[in-house]
Amino acid sequence: MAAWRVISFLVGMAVPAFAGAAFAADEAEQAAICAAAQERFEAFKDLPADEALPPAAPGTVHVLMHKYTFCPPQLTVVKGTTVRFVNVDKRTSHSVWFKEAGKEESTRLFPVEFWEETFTELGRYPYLCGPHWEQNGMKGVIEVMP
Ligand SMILES: [Cu+2]
Repeated sequence: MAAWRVISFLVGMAVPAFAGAAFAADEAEQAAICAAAQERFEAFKDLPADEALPPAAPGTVHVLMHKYTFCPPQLTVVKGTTVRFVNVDKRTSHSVWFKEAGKEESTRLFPVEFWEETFTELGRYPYLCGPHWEQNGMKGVIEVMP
């Protein structure tokens, strides 16, 4: 077999295996980040009153921002739901930007800050973190159901 054939055969074998492994690692990594995000969020209730988050309205659903990840990255809500995006990082600031829907980017959200959006129309709403979507792939999707 010619050398180039051997090489293209090996590359053909390696690419799907590598892609599969990378995907699995991403999923596991994301699950670990989101588990840590949840712990950090729960610890917020121990913050002194002047630093704590104001209580959310009943029915509010939370998305956490941690380590360049929206947790959960895909979320389905019922029409009329308010989603509160909370930064649970230690230092990094994030934003929430429904760019495709033509909305303005949120203000820069520092740790223990949040942004709320209420979804009054059915649809699929992809969103980004302004500073981190390009380099770090920090993106999410909200699906609004009846
Ligand atoms: Cu970000």
